[in-house]
Amino acid sequence: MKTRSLTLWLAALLPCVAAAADPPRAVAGQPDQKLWFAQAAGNWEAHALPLGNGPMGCMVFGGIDKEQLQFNVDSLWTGNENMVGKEAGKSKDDSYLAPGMGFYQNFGSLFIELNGGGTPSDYRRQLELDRAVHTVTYTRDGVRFTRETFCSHPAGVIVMRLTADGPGRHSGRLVLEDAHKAPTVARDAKLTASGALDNGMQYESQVRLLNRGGKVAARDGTLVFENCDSLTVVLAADTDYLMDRAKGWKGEHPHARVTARADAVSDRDYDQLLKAHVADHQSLFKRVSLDVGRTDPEQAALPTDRRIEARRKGSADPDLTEMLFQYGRYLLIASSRPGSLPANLQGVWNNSNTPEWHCDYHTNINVQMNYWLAEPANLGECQLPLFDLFTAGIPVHREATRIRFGDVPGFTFQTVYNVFCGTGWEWNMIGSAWIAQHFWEHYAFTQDLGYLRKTGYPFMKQACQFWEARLKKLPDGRLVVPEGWSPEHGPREDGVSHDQQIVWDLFRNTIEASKALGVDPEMRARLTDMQERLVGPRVGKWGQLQEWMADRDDPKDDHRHTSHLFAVYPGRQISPAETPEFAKAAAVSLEARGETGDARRSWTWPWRCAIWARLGQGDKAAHMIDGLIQYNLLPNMIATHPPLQLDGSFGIVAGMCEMLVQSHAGQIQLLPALPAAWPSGSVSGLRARGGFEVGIEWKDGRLVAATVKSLTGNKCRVAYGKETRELEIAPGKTSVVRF
Ligand code: FUC
Repeated sequence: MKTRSLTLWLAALLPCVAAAADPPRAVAGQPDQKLWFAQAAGNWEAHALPLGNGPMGCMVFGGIDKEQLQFNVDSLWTGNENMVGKEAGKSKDDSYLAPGMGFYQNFGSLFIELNGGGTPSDYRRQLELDRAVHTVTYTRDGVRFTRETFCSHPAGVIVMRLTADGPGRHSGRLVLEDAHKAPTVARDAKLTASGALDNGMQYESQVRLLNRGGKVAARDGTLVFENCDSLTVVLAADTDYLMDRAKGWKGEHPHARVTARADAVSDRDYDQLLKAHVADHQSLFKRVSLDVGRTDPEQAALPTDRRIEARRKGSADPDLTEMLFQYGRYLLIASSRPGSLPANLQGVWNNSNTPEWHCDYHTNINVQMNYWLAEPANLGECQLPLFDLFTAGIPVHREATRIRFGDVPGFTFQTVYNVFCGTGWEWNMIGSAWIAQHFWEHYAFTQDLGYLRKTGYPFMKQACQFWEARLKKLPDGRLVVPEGWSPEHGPREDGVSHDQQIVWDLFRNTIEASKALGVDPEMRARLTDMQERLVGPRVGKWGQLQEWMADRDDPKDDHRHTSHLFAVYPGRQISPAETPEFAKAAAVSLEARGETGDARRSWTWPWRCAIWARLGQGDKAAHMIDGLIQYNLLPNMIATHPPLQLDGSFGIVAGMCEMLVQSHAGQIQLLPALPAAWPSGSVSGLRARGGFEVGIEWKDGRLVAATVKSLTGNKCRVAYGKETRELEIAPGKTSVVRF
């Protein structure tokens, strides 16, 4: 049963606006935080379930006689920093892709082979999102078996514990298979596979097998166990990658680190290790709760794959929507933690050495979308890896940019992007400006001036310098981006809307950042002047928002990219309140893109969901969630492009946040796009720009009350519909608001 603790808590507070204690966190009413299946995974992509601790991830199959943990480490990449810009600059051929681009690699698999017995029954495998623990249970020959797996961030290892309610029931062997054919050395109760990629990157994985009862012996590169009561399997892996160009992206051999991590775990520590893992995960995961309705208990009890099917056939399942929301948050926590690399196209889950699109950091929508949820969904620190990587790339990009564009200041890069900050394929000229938006948003949400000074502003400023030098003046004095591109749609030409809007956004954010820091007044004045002169949005002949300067948009075009709607989301140049004609035109354009053909991709639905939410169209936004579930979710509930692509899983969370709270227009707008499908519900822990944390309860489509916690004591304006309230909330305090 869901408990509406927010209601009870708010009922005690009578005045319209009152100071109160901290809002309740993680409302108890979330029954459904588990994905579960009645059979083992047959297929890696569709069925296996993801665990991760930031740098390391694995897919768990849950096989009874043969368990497989297919694992990855974020930095295991072929390729190098490649300087494709150099080549492209010489040949003037932007589409040249250097062999140095490389691919994200599969590290390997650990197999736990168990000797058979009678026919197993009561099989279940599940992933608890709120504990980040995968559990397999089944009964065989009257004995109940339990297998728990988790990927610990504090300990830096993957741990699997196998137990049974009868003694001596585990016999079999452990096989470590390196995806690059490095031999496995077995000694005592340890396995080690050590190798190097063709670019010289050194890597190593190690396994420890800790047994209670029975015995363990090394044999033919495997570990054989016999009649053990329980087993604890520990897997550690790493590479010699270092995020530092000056050191050639190369650090120490990982052997000592991997050994230390694996050795640090002893069988006795298991409960402690699990407890520390759950506490660490929950410190992030439990910040936000969401309740958008109740699912019929019979439907809620279905295994996840069958439940998705039922939803596709039309049975409403609000708890599944909540799970989709929390799954996106779960996946970000699992694939992007301070100190790790950012989440790539597949997070840290990849079973191929030549994955689609290199499994890269794709800079023309995908890597950005991966991080749209981070700030509003209260996982701001999970975005830090993005800043680390793109900052580390600045020296590379400055050189490549000069080779390609001549003696310009600042930098930008190409579309395809690897861990050495090598880039390839088309020059994504607007790429650095778009990434700069993330550097700004982290400040906008956290109000962390120290971060802005040291990390955010320097990146934004250099991205600006490139555009200051590169913008082209039309005879009438207006400014256009030359040779731009509406990603993967249309030719290279001047004044493409996508580019114009992103430069506008970059200038606006940098102006605000320089004010916040009290620096660079001359540059600020220049940017203000240039921003005003940028060619702005235009409404075309069928009422659409023009994608290009020329009015040639095709109303039948179903292209997946909605690049010219950047100004609505994630930008803030167009809004129904400030620029109603453009907002209307944006809706016409979006409607025309339709929802068939190319519109059905992992990331198209989330982007459109967020745009509809910004346009105040809750039902249309909710329809985009339906679209993702209908066409682009795998049975394990991960988004698929195809193939499996995390942007959809992450992006839909951002879209839902925009439906509930918006804060891009100088105020906190409550329930700006509440759909009819969510008549009553509550949310807590969402973040808003200006340094606030927001909780809302609504009933029959109307706001009941909201809580606003101030993190920094900034002035705060809260809006519901057209009504507003000004609040003064001391740092760390919470106010309740009703309208
Ligand atoms: C962009 C998109 C594709 C795909 C790829 C990884 O190029 O246009 O649809 O998502 O990135």
